[in-house]
Amino acid sequence: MLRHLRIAAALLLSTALSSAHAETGAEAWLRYAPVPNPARYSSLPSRIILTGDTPVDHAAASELQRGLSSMLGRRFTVESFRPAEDAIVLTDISALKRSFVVEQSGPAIEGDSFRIATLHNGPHTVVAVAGGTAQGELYAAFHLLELVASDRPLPKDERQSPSAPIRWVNEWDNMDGTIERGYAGRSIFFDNGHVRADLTRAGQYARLLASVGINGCTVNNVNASLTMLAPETNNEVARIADQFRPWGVRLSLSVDLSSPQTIGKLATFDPLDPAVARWWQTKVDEIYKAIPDFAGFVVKADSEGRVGPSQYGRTPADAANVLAHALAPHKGVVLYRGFVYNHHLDWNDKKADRARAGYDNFRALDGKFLPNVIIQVKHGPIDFQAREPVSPLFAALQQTPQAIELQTPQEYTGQQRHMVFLIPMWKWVLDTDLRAGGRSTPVKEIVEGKSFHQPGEAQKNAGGYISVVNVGLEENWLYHPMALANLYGYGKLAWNPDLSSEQIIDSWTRLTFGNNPEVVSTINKLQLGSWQAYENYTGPLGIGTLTNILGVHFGPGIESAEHNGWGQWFRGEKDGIGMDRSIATGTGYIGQYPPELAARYESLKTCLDDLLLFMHHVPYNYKLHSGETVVQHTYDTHYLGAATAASYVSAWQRLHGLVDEQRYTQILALFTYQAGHAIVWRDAVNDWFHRVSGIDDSQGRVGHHPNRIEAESITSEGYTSVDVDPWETASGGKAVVCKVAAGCTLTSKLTQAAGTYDIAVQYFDLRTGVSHFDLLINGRSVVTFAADASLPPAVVRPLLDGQTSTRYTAHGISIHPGDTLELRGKPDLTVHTSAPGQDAASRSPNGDRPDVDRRELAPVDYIELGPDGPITPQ
Ligand code: GCV
Repeated sequence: MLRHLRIAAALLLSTALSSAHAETGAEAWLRYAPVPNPARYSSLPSRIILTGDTPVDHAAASELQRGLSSMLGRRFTVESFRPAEDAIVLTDISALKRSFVVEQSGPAIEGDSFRIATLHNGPHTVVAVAGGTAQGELYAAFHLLELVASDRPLPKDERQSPSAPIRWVNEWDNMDGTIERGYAGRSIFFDNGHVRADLTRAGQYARLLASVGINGCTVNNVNASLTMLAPETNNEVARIADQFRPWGVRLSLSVDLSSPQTIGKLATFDPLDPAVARWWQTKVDEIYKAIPDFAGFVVKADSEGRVGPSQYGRTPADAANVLAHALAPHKGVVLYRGFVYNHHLDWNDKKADRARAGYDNFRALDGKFLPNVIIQVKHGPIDFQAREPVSPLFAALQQTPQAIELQTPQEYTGQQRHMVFLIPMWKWVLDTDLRAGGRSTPVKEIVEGKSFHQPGEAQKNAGGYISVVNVGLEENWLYHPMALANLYGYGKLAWNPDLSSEQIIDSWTRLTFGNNPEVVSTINKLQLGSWQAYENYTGPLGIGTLTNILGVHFGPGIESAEHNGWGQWFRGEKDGIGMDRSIATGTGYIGQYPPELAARYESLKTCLDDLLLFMHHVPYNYKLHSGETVVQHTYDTHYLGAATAASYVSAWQRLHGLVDEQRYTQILALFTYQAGHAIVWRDAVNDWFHRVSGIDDSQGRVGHHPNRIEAESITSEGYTSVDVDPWETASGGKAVVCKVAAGCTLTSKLTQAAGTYDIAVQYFDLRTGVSHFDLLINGRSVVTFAADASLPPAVVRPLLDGQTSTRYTAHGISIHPGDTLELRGKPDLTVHTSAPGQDAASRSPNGDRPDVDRRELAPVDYIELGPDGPITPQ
């Protein structure tokens, strides 16, 4: 009794404490929560002196005032310059030099660089927060705020400079308000063919971007709307630029190369036609009238159905240059995407290889681009898979600036329904040394323009970093609170790619969840291991994410990658698996790397296990460097990955009461979902390998699920058995559905030993309806739940498959041998045209299937009593 009272009291207290601090996540990492030890910062003067008068200066000052007052619990004021006082002086470096003697040692502070130093003005302390420009000053202010928020000491004298001039984000927003590969609601910029009336979120987003040093934002989809350059759109888009301006974020647009024809009504869009060049010049001049600080254009052409210069026998250089020429007088740039490939490849051609496309299309053009053209290269040669080698194009373009394209929206990595911290993956990419010319040329140095000599102007435009982000109207921007670490980390890496993943996550966690050591160490550990865990349960050895390539790219759908023109092939045959990309016998892709790296990948002796199946075709029983066979490694890593995902739930539960209730509950639900979906992945990949290879799991797990009751093989009233397609996404390839309005029942006599069990129901949650389930033991209901798809997936998928398979677990149910277990399912027989609570906006363009039955027929795959496989990572 006493124990119960204590627990109840503790629960009440923790609920009271945490709900008092309920948070939506809208503030992201800029929460400015009170710090544990404000005395540590008592030497910070409360007077902020602002020397400049631009919108950026004012944004910096009010941010500093707001943040410091909130975190330190005392009032900070902003004043105009008054010497001979203790003060924080927020200034550009030239004004600082005019007022104080500033020693000249150390790197110069110019442009976006900044310096924070404690100086003395007679008896007075001056904390200089100084930038090369107002923008540098803004970055300095955010840095100072971050030091305080993460409980770190203030520097005596610190200088920082960004690694590269281009630090942009791309948003794949469409003018109708949808977002391609957006997983957090509708566009913050557009609605119904126009720029939104209320752009508050656009301004807030620019503030977030600026806080991590991002200086550019492309607001529309690279699959650009043809009306984006219509004359009436200019002034609308200018309103977004107005929101960005105080934060030093410059707006850019994706453009469709056919615009001179479609919008301009010219007979052609041939880039070498003088009328086309004139059209672009006039259009660009018009844009600059509306947006004087316009940053430039992003171009996707000759790719995935977009038209391009190939239509006229012209090259990407011809197309990029006509735009660059128009932008040059205004100091604008062209980001021309290297993502040019043929998606109608011939599957039967063993030499065909999508991975070759970037290099094959661009290498010969090196040196032919105008200086303000930057080639935007996806980090891998395919498409943001959970593991890919780096694109060989990076080493091939030695006279052309390049920017690396990363993807914060987790298109192939769990779509912000799985926690996957991408920074370790991006670090792996950026640190990859391509050994161009036999010397050290890591990707990060190539994109920063440090590795190759680029003539004249091009050196100044040295590229940098781009990430697709796709924030949406969802209050916390990206849906999964943990996904915000990827946006934060992207900005940090673009500023300084030498930061470690550990440093980045440690700061993010402190800023996002506070400085409690248990909270910080738990979240850091979970995030740092999450990429590896995801890779472990979604596809081994560089094979690519084994997702449904032809659908929404979320759950497993293994063979969808094969036998079609998209070229995301892994050639899983009877004799073995993997793409042979060798020079000797394969597609020759490996030969696109500089010789040292090519030799390393070509030889099976030296090719990393992590990339084996990307580079080579090997038998299933091929022995890896680890000593394990390919197939056994696959089984083991998939069990390990799923067990790691399961461990997130218990680790998170230990933080109850230490983080606010709102985010605690949301994350608990997401982790619970992820643990269940990781099992769907694990079983789909393992069952598929098992069937194709014919080789058993040495540990006897694959295909043996002693605790599982298949829905299609137990007594049923009303339910009918259906085949699931693809077969590997349901246990035994089958599920049951109920078309009876009153409901259907599955019944099983239990033979388990007496005890307390977790009972999992594996069902399909279609988002197009809400079925209801009731689980009963001996006629008594122990739990009811609704298949209401309030969590995954982000897109409508009206099919039973790897995207919709979902697990509900009832914990601690007492069972005796001979008990009767029943599962009653009540279908939702309404025919929905779109998902309840979700409109067409968040649908993927190719994820929707208007042809299929959209009713949710309370579908069930299996019921499982007790654990399936190891429950903790070994
Ligand atoms: C914006 C992949 C994605 C597409 C995306 C394309 C690109 O194919 O699935 O949604 O289109 O890459 O980066 O252009």
